[in-house]
Amino acid sequence: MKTDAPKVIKLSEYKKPDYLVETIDLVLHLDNTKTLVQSTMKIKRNTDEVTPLILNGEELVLKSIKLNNETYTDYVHSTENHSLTLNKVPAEFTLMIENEINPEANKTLDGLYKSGTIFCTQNEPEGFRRITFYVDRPDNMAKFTTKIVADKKLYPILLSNGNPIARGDLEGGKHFVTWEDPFKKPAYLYALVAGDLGVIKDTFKTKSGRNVALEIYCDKGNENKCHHAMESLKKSMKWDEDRFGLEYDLDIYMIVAVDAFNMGAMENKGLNIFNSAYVLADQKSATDTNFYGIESVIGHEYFHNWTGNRITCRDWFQLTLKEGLTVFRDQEFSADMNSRSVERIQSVMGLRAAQFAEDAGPTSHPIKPATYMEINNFYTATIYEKGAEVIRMIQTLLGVDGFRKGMDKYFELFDGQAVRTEDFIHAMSVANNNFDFTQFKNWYGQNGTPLLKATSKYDEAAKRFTLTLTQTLPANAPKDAKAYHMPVRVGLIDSTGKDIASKVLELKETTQDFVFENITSKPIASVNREFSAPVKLTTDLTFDEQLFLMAHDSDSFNRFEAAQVVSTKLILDLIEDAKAKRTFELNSKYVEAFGKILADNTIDEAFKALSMSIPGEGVLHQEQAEIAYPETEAVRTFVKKTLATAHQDTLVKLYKSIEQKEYKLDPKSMGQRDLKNKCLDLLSYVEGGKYNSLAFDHFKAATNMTDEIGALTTIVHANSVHKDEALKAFYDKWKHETLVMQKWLTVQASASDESTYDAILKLEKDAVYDRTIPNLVRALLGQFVATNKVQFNHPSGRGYKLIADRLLELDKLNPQVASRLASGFKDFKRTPKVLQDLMRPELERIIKTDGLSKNVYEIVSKILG
Ligand code: 0A1
Ligand code: ZN
Repeated sequence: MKTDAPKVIKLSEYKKPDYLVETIDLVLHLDNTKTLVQSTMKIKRNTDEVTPLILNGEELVLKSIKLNNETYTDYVHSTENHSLTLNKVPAEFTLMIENEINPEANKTLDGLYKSGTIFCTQNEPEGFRRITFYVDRPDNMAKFTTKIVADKKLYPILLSNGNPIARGDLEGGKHFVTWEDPFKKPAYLYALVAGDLGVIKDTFKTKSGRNVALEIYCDKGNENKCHHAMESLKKSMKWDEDRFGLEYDLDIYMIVAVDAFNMGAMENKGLNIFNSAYVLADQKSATDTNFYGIESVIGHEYFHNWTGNRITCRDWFQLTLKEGLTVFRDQEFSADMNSRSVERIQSVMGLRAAQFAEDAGPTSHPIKPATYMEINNFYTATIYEKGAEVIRMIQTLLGVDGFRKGMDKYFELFDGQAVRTEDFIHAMSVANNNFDFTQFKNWYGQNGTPLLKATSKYDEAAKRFTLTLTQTLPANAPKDAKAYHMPVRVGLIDSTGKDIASKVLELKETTQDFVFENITSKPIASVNREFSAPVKLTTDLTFDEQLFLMAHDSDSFNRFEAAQVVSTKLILDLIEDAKAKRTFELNSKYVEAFGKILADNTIDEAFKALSMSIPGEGVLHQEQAEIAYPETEAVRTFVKKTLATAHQDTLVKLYKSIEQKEYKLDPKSMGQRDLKNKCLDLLSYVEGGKYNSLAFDHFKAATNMTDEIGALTTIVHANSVHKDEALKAFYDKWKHETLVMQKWLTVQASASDESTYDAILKLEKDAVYDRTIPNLVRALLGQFVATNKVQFNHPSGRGYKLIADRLLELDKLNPQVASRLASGFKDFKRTPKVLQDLMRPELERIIKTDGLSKNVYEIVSKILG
């Protein structure tokens, strides 16, 4: 049984490193099971006290240590504490260490491991200590060189950070390449790749006229799926020059796509390593969402070169310094490359679904946490997406130009350093007449989503409109939590739909009145336009006023939002009806307004498709003190069915009116495909399978993956008569493409049908499934937990048991994947008592397991609370 809880690491206990590594020269002799690592480091003491040198090291076989060329024996190697302590060392010295590692046995996908036949690395946050003994923390920045030695036939391509400076053949069919990175960096940005890889090449001319070689590597045969990634890379490089004046700084930029990867991608200096899902795409096998995601992740990793690599984090509590800022930058890039309003709506939908849920649950934490057990658990929607919202608020407060001045100042002051979020704020402030961020900093240290209430008063005689904004902190905020400084973008709209006022209000108090003079008729206030503050807003607007905003608001985000507010309220009321076993009725004004949107030819397709979204189950669950799983699902189905039945003719007409003669990847064509698929999906809710054949025809006629998987999803989720035939046809066509098979697994795992449980057991045995590949686990089990709320929370408890079993098996291989699955239990406390009684024993079984990872321990202990 697991006895002692893992140690809690605290920001308040930060101490600068006792020793710094100035340079490290590595030689790696690659071998599947016995890779020899030779490291030569120049090390300097960084304190006045004489202390032992403690190096981090995990799963390493120590071979030898030499200090200033002499064999060194005064050390303790603790495999339990993952440390190597050198008891007495001088103030400045050269340390040579030899150790061995086993990449093939490394299924954690952390450190050096094999993805298929490719050797690759993942070192953020603490993977480098699994390659060699090191001061493995981001405030230790060193210059790296790497000599890679490997079999020439099996591994003709040998890559690392920086520039190649030597290469040659060696005896025994081996060869080597030496790489030198001229920039100092923390070890988490170190990378190495070796394999027999395909490549596409291009160049980019920077604004100062330097030519940068661009290379994207992948499994041979996939080269023609790398072009969208290459285009996205060139767009990113140009965008960062135009928007932030930031130019790339090395002569070469490489990206490598691998199938076995824990996250989306990694920004290693000059050598990004990507989950192949964020590189490979073509019309036939990738959806529009995939194409969009590739552009955004390629951008994200590229933008890290300045925000993350040139200026990095002092310690891991500062993670949002690089991640929040870089997500903000990639969102702005996507907005500029596509449709700004669609990008904003999608980002906010994502934030609400993932981050708001996280922030209200047992693992809620501020964007700058004060403690952690396992840093890998903190690559969260809060650090990333809420972090990006905080940066966006800074831009809203300072204006786009003021924000740019702050960014310039940030690089002027901190380039080449490992810094804190306070340093970023300092740069923003001094570049903007010492803007006072004192209160704004509360966003960094307090958890929980703030609530914002907007009420209004109109004095006709005085022609005065008063908007009262009140902020409340959520129940789970810290006891001593303080009010936020938040920018609230507001517009006043007259009865014709025209804007009569528009500005950013700065709310600092708990309650504040904002007065608008010379308002000649009673306006409607559109509050928190563009979602300027990441809060939960309630207003005193009537149902009719919301419908008015839905039709007239000049701010497209709030036009979308009005529809969400209206439908959320209606659905939540219907859930109460369902719980009380009353009959359902959907408000006819809403049904009518929905029809108006469908029929409105002035609304572009992408926006129309978004406006058709019915609030997701996850978002609806957040509003329920005790979550009614089956009722929520039943009401959503009822609403879709009612809307579909009432508007079926319009939907069919709309569906048929969109004809695409040729496949294009522009925002307009993507919007059209989305709208067509949304029509098809809604029509599948009409009684009696009336539109089954329409969906099946769409499936058979599809010329691209957006349509093909869109139709398949509709067919499977509607339990159509064509389900088995379509699933089989898809499988036969795509079984050799793992990225497409991931979609096939997802469609089935997310079907709320009773048969899904057995289907999952069967799919796990299919040849396309492999539990050592995180994408496949996420596609099947991850989807089941995250999206199939009814089946995961099945009254028999079988969903809980299945996931607990799998999680414990996976924890032995890959704790990061296991711990993400564990967060699927996060609604434990709000689950009805009968289900809690089934979930609790599973959670207790997990936490009592011998040898449980600290990753899973941290999550499950917080859930059990
Ligand atoms: N820095 C990367 C995310 C990342 C984090 C951890 C990883 O492995 C454990 C991999 C990637 C990013 O923000 O894209
Ligand atoms: Zn990142």
